[in-house]
Amino acid sequence: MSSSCIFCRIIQGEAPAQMVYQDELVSAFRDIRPVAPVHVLVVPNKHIAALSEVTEEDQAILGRMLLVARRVAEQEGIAQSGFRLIVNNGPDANQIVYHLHLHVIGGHRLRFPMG
Ligand code: DGP
Repeated sequence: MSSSCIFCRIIQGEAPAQMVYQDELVSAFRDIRPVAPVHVLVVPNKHIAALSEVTEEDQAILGRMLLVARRVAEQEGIAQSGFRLIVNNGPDANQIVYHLHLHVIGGHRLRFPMG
C-alpha cells in the first residue's frame, strides 16, 4: 500500500468512491470521470504501478481482475449488450493513475478503433 496513491486510499476506505465489488485480491469502483453509462475500474488491492511491472507472482491477481470484470459487467447489466476492457500502460497510453487498473466500459455502442 502507498499512502500517496489515490487508489490505495480508496481500497483502504480512506478516500471516497462508489465501490461496486471488493474481495481479498481486487476492488472495483466507479470511475470519477465516466466516458460511458457504465465505467468501473477493477484494481488489485496490492499496489502495482502498471501492467509493465507485474511478475509471475501476480498471476492470481491478474486472473481475478478479469473474472471480476465479467462479474461487474453482469452486475451492471451489460454482459449481454457488450462491454470493453482497457488497460492504459505508460505515457503514450495516457496512464494517469499509476496503480494498475482495468477500465470496464459499456452501456452504449462504443466506437472502435481509437488512437
Ligand atoms: P488512466 O488514464 O487509465 O490512468 O485512468 C485513470 C482513471 O482513474 C480516469 O478515468 C479517472 C479515474 N480516477 C482518477 N482519480 C480518481 C479518483 O479519485 N476516484 C475515482 N473513482 N476515479 C478516479
